[in-house]
Amino acid sequence: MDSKLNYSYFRKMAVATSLLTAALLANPAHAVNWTEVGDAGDLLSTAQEPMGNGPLRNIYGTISTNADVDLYRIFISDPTSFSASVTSTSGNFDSVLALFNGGGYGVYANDDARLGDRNAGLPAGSFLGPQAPGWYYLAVFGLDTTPTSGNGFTPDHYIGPEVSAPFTQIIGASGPGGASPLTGWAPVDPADVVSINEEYRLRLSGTTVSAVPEPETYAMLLAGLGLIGAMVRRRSGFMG
Ligand SMILES: [Ca+2]
Ligand SMILES: [Ca+2]
Ligand SMILES: [Ca+2]
Repeated sequence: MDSKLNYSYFRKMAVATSLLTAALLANPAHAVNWTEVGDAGDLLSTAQEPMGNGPLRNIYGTISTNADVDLYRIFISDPTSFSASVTSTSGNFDSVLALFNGGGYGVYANDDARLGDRNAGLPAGSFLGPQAPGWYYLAVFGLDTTPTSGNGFTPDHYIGPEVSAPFTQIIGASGPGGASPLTGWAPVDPADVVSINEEYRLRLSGTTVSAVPEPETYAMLLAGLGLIGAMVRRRSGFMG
């Protein structure tokens, strides 16, 4: 066999292989920014799951009323670096964040990330935080409702002891209701429901979204395979 042809063949093979590698590795590096579609539900069965491929960096959504709760189903790939923080457009939205595990049991929650800051934040490295990779549910909501579980305990004691000043505590599901999974939210009296329309930004770390390849990944993959196929055909032509 001609050694020049041999060299050329393997060089092209290397190019095709690196194209394939690029298709498989480069794509997941894209950060995913998700925008709430319609209104994310507030129950495990109606939670919204961000789509895409790569680390989930931001979720943009709207809390439309003081009774609106937005629950997202997220995959925590790196529990030690998981964190979440929320900011709102007006800066007046007194947000709360609560994380539930895949079974709906409370993990940890926060009202105010810092003293004098109404924005909620779930820090990385908390001993109350997620301990294992897996599916979780993250809720963003206002102060007028609280998560409830199905065992009849008062809502205020579901996630943890009633929040008190200075509201910056990281609270676990240590209240009596925390022994049961999320089943709903404390209702806001219809007469007290007011429009808020706060647009929020939820910054995340340690989370990824589904590794289902996007169309361009398939295209690059097929292009790479096609290139290899063409070279194999050409090579057999030379040899035959
Ligand atoms: Ca919403
Ligand atoms: Ca909602
Ligand atoms: Ca708050």
